[in-house]
Amino acid sequence: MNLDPQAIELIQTHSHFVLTSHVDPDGDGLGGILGLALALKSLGKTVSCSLSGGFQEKYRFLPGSDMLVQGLPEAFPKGKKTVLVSIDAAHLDRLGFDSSEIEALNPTVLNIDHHTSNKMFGDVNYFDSLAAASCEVIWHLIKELGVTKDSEMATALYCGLLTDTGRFRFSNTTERAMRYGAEMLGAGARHTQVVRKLFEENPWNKLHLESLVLPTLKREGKMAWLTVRKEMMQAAETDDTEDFVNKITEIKGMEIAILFKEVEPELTKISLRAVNNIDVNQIASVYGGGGHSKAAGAKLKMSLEAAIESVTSACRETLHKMELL
Ligand SMILES: [Mn+2]
Repeated sequence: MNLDPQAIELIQTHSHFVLTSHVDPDGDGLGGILGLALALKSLGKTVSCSLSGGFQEKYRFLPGSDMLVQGLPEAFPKGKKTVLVSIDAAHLDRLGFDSSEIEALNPTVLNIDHHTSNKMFGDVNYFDSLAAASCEVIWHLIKELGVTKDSEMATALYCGLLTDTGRFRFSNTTERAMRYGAEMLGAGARHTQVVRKLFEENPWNKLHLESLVLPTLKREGKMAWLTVRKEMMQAAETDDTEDFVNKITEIKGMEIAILFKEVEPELTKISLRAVNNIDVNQIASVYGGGGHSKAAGAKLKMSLEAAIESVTSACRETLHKMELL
């Protein structure tokens, strides 16, 4: 844990903030940006919610989502006067900006995160690996700042908490996560809307894709995997595979769940989940990826077939070492 109290002073003494998150931001990254943006605006700060790319349409309901723009603001003061707040990203590269773009802005970097793999790249690091979500860390921060919380901020941050705990199901669901969740509800977070939008409402295309992917399920002892081919995503007209890997963890007796997703002929994305005590972050880090001990991912410069071969053998080895095979 490294909740550097300098973060409070940094916010109090600066007026321009660029809030951003990792590429293909999830509910924790986007909820964190918007919740913190609304909080900073309530303090009279000038805020830009800057992404390096796009975001999924299902997050459009988030309060303040119209603030989300692509690219860094050009008119913001240079020379450490602007604070770049990185939310939910383990290292600066994950933000997806060119390093020259960030250098041109020359900001003070505030790193807010909860990934164990975080590189502590900030000038100030507001980090807690015990937090279930970056939004949990931000809730703590805005309490420290004495922000008057409203239902918009609370709804945005609740979105992150629900995303990263899988609706308070995952093992990262702590007493504090639930207490902060309760406080968010107390501040007016729209529980039913968030649950419906994030977990229940899926476009037809996604279910179609799932129906094409499920027949690829393969099992070997205590691990199982799914394979998403490009032609499946083309047929279903979506590349939204979020949560597919979690289906595998529902199988009785599973230790490791893997999703292989073909991005390009020589680029494969993997998502890893551990059911019990295996540290999949370690496996992902072998391939230059990372995440948490129970949920991690990586991008491999390999064909789908080569990635399956390599990753299943790494997982097999881990299972073997843990005497689970
Ligand atoms: Mn997160």
